[in-house]
Amino acid sequence: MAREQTFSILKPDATRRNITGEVNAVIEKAGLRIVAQKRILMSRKEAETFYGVHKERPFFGELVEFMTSGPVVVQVLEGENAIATYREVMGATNPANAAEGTIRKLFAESVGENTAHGSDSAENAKIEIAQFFSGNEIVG
Ligand code: DGI
Repeated sequence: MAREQTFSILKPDATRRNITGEVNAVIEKAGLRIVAQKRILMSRKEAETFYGVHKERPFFGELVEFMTSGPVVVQVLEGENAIATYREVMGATNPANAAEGTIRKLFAESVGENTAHGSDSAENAKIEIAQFFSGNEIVG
């Protein structure tokens, strides 16, 4: 296992319900360290770029609408095997299928409004971190 960084977003449903601290507690209990964090309003362009791989999917418009509907908290998480660990801690995309104790099982409202994003590969983690953070904002 390697010490890795992954990119996380606490989505607008989390900021709207004022539960970002509760989600962060789950992240930290899982052994991941929040080494960068900021609250931002994502622009439409940023959301379209970020979710570019989904642009042909029927839910793309809805996804961009949602991600720009309120503040998000973007984060860099660090830890052993952080990418896979965080995917596990988040749970399945659809909260109905998410395992007990996962962020999406605990907090998510629907497949669209599912509280958290986490990178799915080392390559994407690097790209996603670079989209939102400069090196000096990440303090391990
Ligand atoms: O990596 P994930 O976030 O678990 O899942 P993904 O990369 O397949 O999809 C990215 C996001 O797109 C997901 O977190 C929520 C949204 N999404 C995925 N499938 C659906 C969806 N939104 C709606 N409304 N309907 C879907 O079927």
